[in-house]
Amino acid sequence: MKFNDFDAKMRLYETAADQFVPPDLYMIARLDGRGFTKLSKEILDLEKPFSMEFRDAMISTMKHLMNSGFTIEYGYTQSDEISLLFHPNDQSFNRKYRKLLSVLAGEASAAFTHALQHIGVFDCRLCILPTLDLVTDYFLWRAEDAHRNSLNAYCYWKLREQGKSVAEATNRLQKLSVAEKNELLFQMNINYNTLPAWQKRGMGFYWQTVYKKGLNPVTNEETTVERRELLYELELPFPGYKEWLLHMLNKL
Ligand SMILES: Nc1nc2c(ncn2[C@@H]2O[C@H](COP(=O)(O)OP(=O)(O)OP(=O)(O)O)[C@@H](O)[C@H]2O)c(=O)[nH]1
Ligand SMILES: [Mg+2]
Repeated sequence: MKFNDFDAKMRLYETAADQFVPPDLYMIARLDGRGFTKLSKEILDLEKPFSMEFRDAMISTMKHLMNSGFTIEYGYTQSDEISLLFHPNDQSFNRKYRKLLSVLAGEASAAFTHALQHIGVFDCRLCILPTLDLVTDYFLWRAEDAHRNSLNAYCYWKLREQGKSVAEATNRLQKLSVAEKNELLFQMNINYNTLPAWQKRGMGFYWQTVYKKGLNPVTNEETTVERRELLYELELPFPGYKEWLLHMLNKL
């Protein structure tokens, strides 16, 4: 068999699972740390429930991902998860699922490992959404999830500190309402409302256009250069996050 025929025959097997994201749809990639419960508790013994070392490694990972060659308009992270909203016109890898998933998981894993100096692996999935309204709902959903998890985590670790076993702490929490969990923390001198916003709602990463003055070396004339600067928000606005997101994403 000639090589060209052989190549065409074998390519069919390689590309049979190729799927792509249709044009004009919003893509959000969600990455999640693999086995980070074990990593944070048993291997690294990170501060509970929130560690600055872990937070800073996630910030480094986010900065890397936002600058990794895709057009990512908004990034969000809470706990060990990351969400990346692509510009709807982003054509990276012809919008092929498997390329996007594998490259993003690889970029995140490498950046996190480099930042923390310990192997950390991320999985990746894609959420495809038809409207900007659903995109904002997606981010409200992840922030609500962050809120619930962080309230639970604070209660859980406080109960453990008091000598409760894993089962006792878990059982106790299952029976409590949100108000009761707040009250439980209050009894232990923690006002949940005044804890850092990034612990309760996660962190947002976005671009801002800035204009920098410079000098044209040839003509010696003053020039203005437009640049996109990456910013991140440790205190996402609650209430008002939906409006904040819509304002930031209105150009899409
Ligand atoms: N100590 C500590 N743990 C953290 C911190 N941030 C995230 N984690 C832990 O990371 C874990 C994330 O949860 P999951 O993603 O559901 O669990 P996982 O073990 O990563 O499991 P898979 O994602 O299914 O592989 C939780 O156990 C969190 O407590 C932190 O700042 N400090
Ligand atoms: Mg995880």
